[in-house]
Amino acid sequence: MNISTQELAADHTERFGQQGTSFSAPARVNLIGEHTDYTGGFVLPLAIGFETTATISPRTDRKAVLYSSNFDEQVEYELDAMPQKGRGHWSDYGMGVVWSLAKDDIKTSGFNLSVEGNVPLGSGLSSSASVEVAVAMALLSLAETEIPGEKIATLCRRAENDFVGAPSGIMDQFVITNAVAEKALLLDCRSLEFYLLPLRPDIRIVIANSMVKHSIAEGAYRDRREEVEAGQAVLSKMNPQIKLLRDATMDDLKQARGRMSDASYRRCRHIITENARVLEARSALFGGDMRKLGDLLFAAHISMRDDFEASAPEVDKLVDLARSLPGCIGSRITGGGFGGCTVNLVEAQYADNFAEQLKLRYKDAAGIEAEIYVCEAVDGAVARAKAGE
Ligand code: GAF
Repeated sequence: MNISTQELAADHTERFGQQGTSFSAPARVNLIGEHTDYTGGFVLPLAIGFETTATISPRTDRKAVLYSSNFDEQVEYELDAMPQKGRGHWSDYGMGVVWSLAKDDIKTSGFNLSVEGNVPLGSGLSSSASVEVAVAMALLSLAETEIPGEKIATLCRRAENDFVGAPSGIMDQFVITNAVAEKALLLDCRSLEFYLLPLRPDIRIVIANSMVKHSIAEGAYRDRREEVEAGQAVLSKMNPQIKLLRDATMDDLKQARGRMSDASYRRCRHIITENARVLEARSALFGGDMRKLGDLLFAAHISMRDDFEASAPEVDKLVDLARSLPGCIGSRITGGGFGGCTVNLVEAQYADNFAEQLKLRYKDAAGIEAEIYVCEAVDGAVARAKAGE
């Protein structure tokens, strides 16, 4: 799934008349912990081998010139007359990072930037955060500025929230920046402390793309977030120790039930039970208890489907089909939801058969050609930059 860096570099030189330096950022899949990040909870994602590459070279003027080979379009901005908001264009993700760096006094000189990505769009594998992080790495190198991975992630999240206008949490930018090969990353989204958990070599992570698109910039993600925050506000009012939903127990939620809408109650129930599932998943991974981990994934899917109402019939179908196939340990929707992909844990010796059968049966059941990706956990952008990749 790697993009050819040589070709990209050659293309940049031809287009801009000077050699550039390339930085790449992976995509991510979330094993478990969905919609928990923006209320300070726990997530357990890993980086996967799709990627975005950003190649940068300096200019002597104050222009930002961005080229996307995916859109085959080149656009220019004056850095001294920067837009303060996105305009619903692919370049928002890059200019959002320029804007966010400037907020922290990391000033960008004029640059040429070419961007190419192979992360499936709108599939819940975080193509947008992949672009943001690759661009951030490129701009930081141009500015000869080093900042910790945690800071890169928060700058990119700010670009997405306040410039692009998508109200996401920190999970995607964080794991894409800080992931380590062969490991899943357990992130405490309040403290930003993280722990790397080794994945077993006899288990494959198989991603099935339902090919039903979602966009978190659209209303459904925002609506869910508002329902969750309304529930969180009721809980905090009832008990000021509850600063974030992460601090609440199911008993707290039951006590507050009469004071919030049924939707808020069910969204919060998803998050409280999901945080508990992530912590159980950590213990299961440590103890090598794959059955337990798989059961947690199935339970997480049901909670996303019924309490959070963020699945889609096609995705539910993929989970049901996966469950009936040999070697399948667990399966659930991954990412923001409303379509996109499932993540499946599959015994290695069954992985190829699983991929083939799932594709066939989904085609029969839904009439859609799914894409199936058998993935490995790869390094994040910081480790890649260190390795000079
Ligand atoms: C999207 C968001 F960008 C993440 O922050 C997270 O909330 C996720 O949906 C749901 O877990 O990927």
